[in-house]
Amino acid sequence: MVGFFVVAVVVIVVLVIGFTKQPPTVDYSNAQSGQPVDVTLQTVGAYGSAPHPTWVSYLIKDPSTGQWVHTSYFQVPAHTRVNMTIIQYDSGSPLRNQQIGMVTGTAGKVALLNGKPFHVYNSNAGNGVGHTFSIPTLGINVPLVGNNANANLCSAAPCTEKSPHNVLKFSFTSPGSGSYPWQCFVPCGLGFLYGNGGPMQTNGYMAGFMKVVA
Ligand SMILES: [Cu+2]
Repeated sequence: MVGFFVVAVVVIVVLVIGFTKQPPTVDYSNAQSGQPVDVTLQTVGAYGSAPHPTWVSYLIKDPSTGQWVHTSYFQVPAHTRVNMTIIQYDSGSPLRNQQIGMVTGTAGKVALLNGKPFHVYNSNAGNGVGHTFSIPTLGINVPLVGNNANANLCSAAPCTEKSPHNVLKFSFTSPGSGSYPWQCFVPCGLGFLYGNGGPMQTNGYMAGFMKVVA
């Protein structure tokens, strides 16, 4: 009986640690003071390896090694221009909520899709929208336009630019120090209730934090 109790406690401790373990933070904050910071993310339709090979995910490029890191945590300096590049390798679909097809909160209220500026994307046209990059507390939202689902899309991270992709670029000025949650607002958790479970609820996949340091 005591043995069973010990096993149960160990299982609970392992589960709690497993669920609270933070993904690593990619650090962009040691750039030269006052210089803009270039942050690079990618999205993939299926991460491709354990523990959740079928889950959609974001990855972040480590500026010091050039390697892709499986995380959604990144750190930038305060009050600094942040130039975002998101390489989107996933397909898309029409949005249930057209409002998240709008670009908001970015410098000039604009984003570039493969070099072309846009303010709103009509997701009923073309390949739809796959994900968004959104920081609700800063009013930032950018729809990540999908690739042709019938193309030979990348299905295991990290993807390389040999696979079909869309490049989204936009900028904003980082706020004062703090921890700012960001997430995707497209219910892209395939196989979960209304698409809102799994990767949509898990930091390191479709949600994370931008840490701002003074
Ligand atoms: Cu998503």
